[in-house]
Amino acid sequence: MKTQVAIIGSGPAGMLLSELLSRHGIESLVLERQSRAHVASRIRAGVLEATTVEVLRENGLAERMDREGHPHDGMRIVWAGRDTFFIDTQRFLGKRFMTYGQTQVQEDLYAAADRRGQTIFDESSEVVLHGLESNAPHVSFVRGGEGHRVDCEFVVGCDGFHGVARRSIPASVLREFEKVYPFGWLGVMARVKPLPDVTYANHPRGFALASARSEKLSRFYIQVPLDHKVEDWPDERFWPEFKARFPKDLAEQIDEAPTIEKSVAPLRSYVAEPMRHGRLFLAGDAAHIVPPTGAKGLNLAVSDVFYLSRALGAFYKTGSETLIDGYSAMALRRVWSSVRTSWYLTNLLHRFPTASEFDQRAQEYELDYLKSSQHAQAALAEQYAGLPFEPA
Ligand code: RFL
Ligand code: PHB
Repeated sequence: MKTQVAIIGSGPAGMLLSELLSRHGIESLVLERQSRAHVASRIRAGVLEATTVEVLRENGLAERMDREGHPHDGMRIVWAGRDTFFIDTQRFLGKRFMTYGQTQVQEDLYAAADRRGQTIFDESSEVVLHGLESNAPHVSFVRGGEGHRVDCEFVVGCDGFHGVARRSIPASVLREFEKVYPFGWLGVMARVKPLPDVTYANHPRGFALASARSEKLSRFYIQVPLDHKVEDWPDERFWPEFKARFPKDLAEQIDEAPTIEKSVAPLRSYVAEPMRHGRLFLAGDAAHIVPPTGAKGLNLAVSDVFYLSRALGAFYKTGSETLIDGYSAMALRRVWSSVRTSWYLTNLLHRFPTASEFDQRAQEYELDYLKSSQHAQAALAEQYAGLPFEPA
């Protein structure tokens, strides 16, 4: 088989890339390890930055999002069960963000791919990248018990943190930056009315977050110790613990219902540099992971893909390599900005088991400062709303 761009992974990064490339008249083929049903059922992120919303709208991918998603003017922080304040992205930046599930984004991307007849080979195993330092790379894989080969001009690794693409970059070239946090998040979905705002809580019992998927569907999270499993958190234990981390007036607004999904995820920050090696590019979680506290993971996948599709579009249109040569540095500027914000919010809002009394006091005074300073709120609002894309 032959294509211009071989894309590894059909998560949001890979599917959006295939869409944007097709709009530049560039042909691609997507290889996915899992079944389509499996990819489409994963419950993950839910906050779409203004830039992400724009990319989806400009590429005809926003019809359902605009119908079912919920726009927000900002997010709320509550602290120690008493003080609450609003980080107003609309007032400071004129920007709103949207709560709309990654599951729905993924469905919308698959539907768009079907409409244009995109080739996606799901359930492909043993994906191996070859000849990345040449101008004629190829990818080998096994599907339906048979070996296959795709010849291409570029390979893009959109295969997430555990994928093969990043591991194809020689260790002598790759630099890795990592931070592992000493707790995880238990996430649940429940058919109850969400709080009016995406609300982050720092409480002596630990962090909690109330978010939304639709008018009748809520997504809730609590900080849990790293060794806790879903089985440790039956609903009878989850609901009182979750509500105890919010002030009384907010807790009273949250109805209880049987949860329909539960998962535990550890928190980590990770960045791989550079995001290009020869004819291989990395995009999304294949290159970087952020703790979910800033809601940046999915949004970074979108900004990487936006920059990369623009760069490949320019290359195929004019032969200029300027943008593809600049891709890694440009993408990494936005990545590090979000990595820093996610790290800041993680430190600000969680209870660290290892924190000294000094650390605890410093965190309290940081929250106090953020609550009282319009300048501090404006700075956080700018980061939370998402930075604008750099011009080409
Ligand atoms: P994805 O979504 O992980 O997709 C990668 C795809 O590549 C496939 N793959 C392979 N295919 C072929 N060959 C191989 N060898 C392959 N290895 C892997 C995988 O099956 C998969 O389909 O990465 P992408 O597209 O870069 O998208 C990134 C986002 O999914 C991610 O940043 C966010 O979901 C992160 N994230 C969250 N972000 C938030 O902003 N808020 C959240 O609440 C939130 N929760 C989460 C998350 C990520 C999680 N993961 C990855 C464990 C919760 C979880 C559990
Ligand atoms: C979500 O809706 O799943 C969500 C919202 C905000 C975050 C993380 C996850 O920071």
